[in-house]
Amino acid sequence: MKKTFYITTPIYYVNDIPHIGHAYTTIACDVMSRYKRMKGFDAHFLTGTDEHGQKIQAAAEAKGMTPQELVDKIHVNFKELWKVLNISNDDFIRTTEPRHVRVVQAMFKKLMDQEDIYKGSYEGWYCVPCETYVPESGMGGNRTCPDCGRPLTMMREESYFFKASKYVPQLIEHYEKNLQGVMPRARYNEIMSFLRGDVRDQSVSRTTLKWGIPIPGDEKHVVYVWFDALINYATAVGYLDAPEMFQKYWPVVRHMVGKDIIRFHCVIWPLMLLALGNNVPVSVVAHGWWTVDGEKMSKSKGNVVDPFKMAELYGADAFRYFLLREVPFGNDGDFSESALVGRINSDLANDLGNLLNRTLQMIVNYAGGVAPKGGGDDPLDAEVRALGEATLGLVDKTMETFSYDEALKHIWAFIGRGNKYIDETMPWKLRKEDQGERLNAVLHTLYEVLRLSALLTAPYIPESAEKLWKQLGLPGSPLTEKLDDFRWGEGAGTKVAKAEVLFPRIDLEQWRRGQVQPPSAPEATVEPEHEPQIDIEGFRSVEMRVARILKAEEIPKSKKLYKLEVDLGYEKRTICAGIKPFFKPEELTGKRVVVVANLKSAKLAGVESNGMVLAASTRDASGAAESLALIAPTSDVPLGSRVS
Ligand code: ME8
Repeated sequence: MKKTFYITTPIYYVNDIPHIGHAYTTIACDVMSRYKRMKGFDAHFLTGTDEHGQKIQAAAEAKGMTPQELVDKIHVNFKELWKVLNISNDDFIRTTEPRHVRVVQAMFKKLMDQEDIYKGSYEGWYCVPCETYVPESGMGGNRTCPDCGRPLTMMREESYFFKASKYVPQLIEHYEKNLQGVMPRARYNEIMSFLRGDVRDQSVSRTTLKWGIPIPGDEKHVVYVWFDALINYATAVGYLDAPEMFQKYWPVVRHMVGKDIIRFHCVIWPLMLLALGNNVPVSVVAHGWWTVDGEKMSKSKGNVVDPFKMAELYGADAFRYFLLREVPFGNDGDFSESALVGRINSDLANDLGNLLNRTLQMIVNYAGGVAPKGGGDDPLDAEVRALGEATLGLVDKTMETFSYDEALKHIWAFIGRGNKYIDETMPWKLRKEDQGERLNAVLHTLYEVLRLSALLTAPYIPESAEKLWKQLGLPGSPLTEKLDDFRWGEGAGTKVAKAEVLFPRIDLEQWRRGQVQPPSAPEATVEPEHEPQIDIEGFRSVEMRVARILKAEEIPKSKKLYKLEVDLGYEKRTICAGIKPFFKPEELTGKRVVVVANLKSAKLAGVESNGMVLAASTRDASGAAESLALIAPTSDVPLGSRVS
């Protein structure tokens, strides 16, 4: 039987449009569920919208709509965003759906019948936007809400109460045995000290509001929005309608939440579950909050990060990568577009993009476009392979604790090793020296580095990993592969496809000027054949000077060469240059060029040549020049000037 895994985002309030906080939690859940699927789990991923309560009612009134009209309209924004961000949720729950209303009413009734919910009256200071009573001890200055800072209102109402306190000892015992019940550890400690304090019975109904789920048999009450909302996690996996499904996914659930809503998830919800006779979730994982350019995000400041815009400008994958790489999960983080652009250019374009580009070009140029078989026993190859295999384990370990940034650091250390391996092995040199076997072994290793990188990055940057996979010539998608089935070397023999740029570099100058559209992909460049490094003395020994071409003459025996008369200022001489296919003689006369003045003289096509005219060229497979440009000074420096 497959191992099961169930992960949830909070259900989002639909009084407003989605922002970076919503995107962050949902992306984190998406990455985890994609990862678990690749680890062979039957993973179920739920997200949705929280559609009842005071906030929604007030937002609808402000817009002159009914609450139902508002939620029907706004929830679509979330669904749209999840499409744009490549979110692979299995279900999307809305708390106004009949399947959910039925479960909330059934649970409420069960708890009433067993007298864990009782009727009383409640009086206290209430925060309307946060929908919560605030105890005197927890208030901010001037009777304000400690969370949102807005003024509190005195409320008194008949209310149903949930006997939360009755189940507290059982929950403490559970957490004492399950340290991963709340993650990370700082939040666990926070919850334990709260549980060991004064946990009161919870008001779970409202009479002051209409927009909610009616309480069966006492319809002037509606269910308190948090009691309603938390139940969504059980509704969606068939608590009432599909007991088999419920058994499969409960309690192997991880609730991912922002740090502001952990009490609801780590205290109230588990207490409700214990009262209902169900198991407590395996973990609640709390993440930190994003500020924007160092400031708290708020509509009034106008600095709310729009995830639609980020995905449009930079691509969904880059945005996904950035959010999970930039801050350790659980910590607060600061979002800035310049940091995002920095990561795109360095990690995605430079590290991963270049590795792919360099490798594919070399496989095409040196191995006929087919990933070669490995061979030999070079310790360097073994080291790279061992790092790849170890990375699989390291990623698994870090994903277990939701340490996304750590997992990415491991993956990028491996990608970086791939780039360094190219510099160390210098395949272009192996080619030049005719070391075919070694060259094949190196290209084999590089291909495998990329194949494994596609698999490891797939949960994070699914669209790009699929493109990478395709360019490697591999069938299907890395997302449907199983990580445990990966065997180093199995990619040998695959014919690679056309190389395309995965992540175009963003031109910082353009970007600063506000032209943030990523530039069109630059053309793939062929990995050049490098020469060994020289020192400055070596360079100085080449005497390059500015000269003027006085005359260009054809050499009857040669198709390529011109005989040039050049003037160096201090002397005139003859130089033969292989530039005939690119210029007519009259185009050359009078041109200033750069020549190597101290090259030993040589006879070319029967003519003595005393130096060399410098030109830049590209060459075809046979080594013949395809295109050529003469190197010339940009202004009229005196003839004979030294070039350095
Ligand atoms: O709380 N950075 O919904 P919600 C990171 N409906 N995360 C942020 C953030 C930021 N700047 N701002 C908000 C609700 N969040 C309830 C949940 S679940 C049964 C009911 C996070 O739309 C916040 O921490 O107000 C929370 O986890 C999530 O966005 C949803 O917020």
